[in-house]
Amino acid sequence: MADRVFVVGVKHGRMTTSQMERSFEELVRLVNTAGGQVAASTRQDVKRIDPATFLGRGKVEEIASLVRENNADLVVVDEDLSPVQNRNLEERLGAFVLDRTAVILDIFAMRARTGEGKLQVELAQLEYLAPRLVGRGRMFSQQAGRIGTRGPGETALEYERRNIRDRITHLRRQIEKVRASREIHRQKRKAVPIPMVAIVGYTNAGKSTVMNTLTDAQVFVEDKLFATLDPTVRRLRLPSGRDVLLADTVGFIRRLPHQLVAAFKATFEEIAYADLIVEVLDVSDPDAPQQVKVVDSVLEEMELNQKPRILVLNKCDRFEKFYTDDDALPVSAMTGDGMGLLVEKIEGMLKSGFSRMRLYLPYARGDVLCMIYRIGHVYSAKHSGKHVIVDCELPEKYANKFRPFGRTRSLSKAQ
Ligand SMILES: Nc1nc2c(ncn2[C@@H]2O[C@H](COP(=O)(O)OP(=O)(O)OP(=O)(O)O)[C@@H](O)[C@H]2O)c(=O)[nH]1
Ligand SMILES: [Mg+2]
Repeated sequence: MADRVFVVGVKHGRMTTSQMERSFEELVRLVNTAGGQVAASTRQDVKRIDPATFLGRGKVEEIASLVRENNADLVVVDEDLSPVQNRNLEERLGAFVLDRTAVILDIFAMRARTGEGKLQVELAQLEYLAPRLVGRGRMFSQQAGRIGTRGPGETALEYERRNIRDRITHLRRQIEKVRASREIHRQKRKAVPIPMVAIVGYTNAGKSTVMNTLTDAQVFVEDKLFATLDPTVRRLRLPSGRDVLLADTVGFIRRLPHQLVAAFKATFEEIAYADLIVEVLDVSDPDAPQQVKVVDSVLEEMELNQKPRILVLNKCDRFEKFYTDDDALPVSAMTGDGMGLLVEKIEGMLKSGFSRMRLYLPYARGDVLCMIYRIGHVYSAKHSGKHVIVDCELPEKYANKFRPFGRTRSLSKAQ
């Protein structure tokens, strides 16, 4: 049976009322995604944070009686609580209390499918839970299976507390191994240089739908938050015949828990290695302007804001639009509107990193010619004596690879 959840919206610091409302609505969606049922809710404008409970004393009493009245068994607060505040609130409210981070972690735990995803989520869960288990171990085991207690980290609750540190160390090592093997894959990918395009954006913006429409990848699409956890990579053939790799990635959200960012570092690295970023925005969401800012700041944090980027205004088939940008491309991944233009734009952006070259390939090197066809654009290939003379356009960053083919020279920069 679904948990009956009491949700507490919080406004504090420089937050405006409308920012508080958006964050609150998002938390309600997060709770629903986690399988909870919102029984009732309240908001508080926190002027002075009470270090013991975060919320003011009067408010805590009011919530306690509302929780009883509405028969709620779980209270979710739209704020990051310290382990002590979390515990104190539970005592005073007589209910299980979760903060925003715990709900997001829980959804990730539900969604983790691959071995790597599970390792990353378990690490994030344990990092979060370890300081909170003091005196709560039994409470957690009584609550087993409910929101906030599920997923790979669940088994850890059976461990002795001192073993949790060992488990964390073990997980870190395992994740490091996965990272190393990813690095090997990446090196292999570099050996067959195909440009990589990463699709990024706020959760539920339509990233997987864009991926599916472009490549019929059949990635899981759902009107819920964090439908995608593991990066999927597919090949896309551009109109010129050149191939690129398209990577669908995990969605961003405001106040992405730092435990998750740390644990999912390897996943986010896929974006770091991309040649181009396609940022997908749901323009039909009233929260769109805020979501653009969140994505910007996450990319900035990852030092990726200098990377070439295309902003795609998705869900244009919907009536209401809450964001405009003349440089951005309006599309509907669902109806396919504008998707042709997106492909052209991807091609155009990638081209600006290409150089026009003339290569002299010995006949025996059909393999190199194949590679040129795959990663570049061939204007002409003429047979002459011992060579095929190829007039082509190749990614600048791989140009060195082709230097051995004799009289290679840059003719002109492609525009
Ligand atoms: N009306 C409309 N709905 C869309 C469009 N693109 C995606 N959607 C819907 O938006 C919801 C989310 O789409 P996804 O592709 O799963 O979004 P995502 O960005 O991959 O989400 P996460 O993986 O959860 O971060 C689904 O219900 C889609 O059907 C569109 O162009 N128009
Ligand atoms: Mg997705």
